[in-house]
Amino acid sequence: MNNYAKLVYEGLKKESPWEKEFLQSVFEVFDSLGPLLDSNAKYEKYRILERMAVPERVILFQVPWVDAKGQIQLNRGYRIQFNSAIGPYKGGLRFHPSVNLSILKFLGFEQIFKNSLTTLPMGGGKGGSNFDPKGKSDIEVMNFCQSFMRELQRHIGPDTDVPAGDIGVGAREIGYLYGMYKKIRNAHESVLTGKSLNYGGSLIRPEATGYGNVYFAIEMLKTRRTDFDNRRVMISGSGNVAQYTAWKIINEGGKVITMSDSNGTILCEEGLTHEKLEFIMDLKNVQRKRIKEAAAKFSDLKYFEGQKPWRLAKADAALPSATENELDLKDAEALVKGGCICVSEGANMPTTPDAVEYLLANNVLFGPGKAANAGGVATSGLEMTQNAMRLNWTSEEVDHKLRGIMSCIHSACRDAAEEFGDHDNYVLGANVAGFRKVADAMIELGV
Ligand code: NDP
Ligand code: 2IT
Repeated sequence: MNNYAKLVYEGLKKESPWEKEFLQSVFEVFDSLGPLLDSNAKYEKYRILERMAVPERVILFQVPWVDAKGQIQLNRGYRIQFNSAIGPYKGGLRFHPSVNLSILKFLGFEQIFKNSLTTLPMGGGKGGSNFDPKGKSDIEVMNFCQSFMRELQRHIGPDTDVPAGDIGVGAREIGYLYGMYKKIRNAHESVLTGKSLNYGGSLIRPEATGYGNVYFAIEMLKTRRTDFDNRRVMISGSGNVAQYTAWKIINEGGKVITMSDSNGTILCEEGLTHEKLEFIMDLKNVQRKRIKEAAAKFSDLKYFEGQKPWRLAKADAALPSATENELDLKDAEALVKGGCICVSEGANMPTTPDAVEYLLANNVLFGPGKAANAGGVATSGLEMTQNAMRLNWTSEEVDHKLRGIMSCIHSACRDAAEEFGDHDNYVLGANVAGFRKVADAMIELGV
């Protein structure tokens, strides 16, 4: 690592050694920036790394709410307004019991570079709560969301900070959050994305992260003159990102052989059909049940309790789409042994650092999340544009723009990586290309 980057990283580590996920994401970015920092003294002169690694603002608040039994519950609410150099803070909200400052800081930090890569004017932010929507009734989720927004509303706005969904925050939660914002502020404005079509959402936004990841992976595969046709593909997760990744892979002629949730994995050697996937989508989105129920319904699905997909079968490609650090070194070794040629991250930081290193060393095409899953936030940017123009594009128009953006991100990564002599290293490319725009904007904007 470059000396300046090392010094800043060590400082962060000393300050909060318990922020493991945040430090992991900082290390990856700083490690990639070595050659750029070596040849550009201005970044150290303007202390860009220090300024980028400390959020511009952290908001922490209490979220009291009343459950179905009439008892008072209390959760923590957060919004990290990380960097606004190139546009209003933009990034999702995560509702999951594991949420803490380290996780939200890692997600917010990643978001800075991801949003920069989209080429749209969006800064980096992230937020959420340790609230667990699982097992809660719709009314309880509404009570929680309304309380969360009663506080959050004073910190956000269409030109200030525009949240969206992430784990545990989908169309239902966005609806309750937006409804409360509108009541308090008496304004219908583009303050959240991922809205339903009935009140200002964009076509293709639900599909965008998954579709975008497949478009990115297709671009990577093209460089090796191949595609997804007849390829065996492992997907983890069965939420928003995983579902539309699977849908698009099937469209591309690929075989989706796994999906999972936090309890276990289903394996389908023949590949899921759209019909089976529709059943899984209803199971997860409407019935809000566990994925093992799909194996109870279809005899060609096998269920593996407590297992992740990666070591269950051989696959040509893996698209991790559940959560951070879900694909480790042993998983990577099993994937390479099974002939895997491409890993593209639908989730944020799903691959552990040693696994990334192993995949790169074994010539596997590796698409890092900040590039590969940027289609979600890019389409959020397109939702903001449509809201500002007060008109809606067709799904073909949005999909076309999404495809174009993913292709541009792919080229930007390759070009930046090539500049430093390693054209297949998308980690290097994504970090350099994402960083440079934000860093130069910070210098131009003054201290
Ligand atoms: P969802 O809540 O819709 O789905 C999450 C899926 O991941 C579920 O299947 C869930 O299983 C599983 N999961 C969550 N936490 C864990 C865990 N700790 N261990 C094992 N499985 C887990 O979220 P999304 O699909 O929106 O998000 C998935 C990933 O994609 C996240 O990393 C998110 O940050 C990232 N992402 C999302 C974008 C978006 O637009 N939504 C954009 C870019 C990235 P279970 O149901 O059992 O909890
Ligand atoms: O991680 C992500 O990029 C998201 N959860 C989507 C953020 C957004 O603002 O659409």
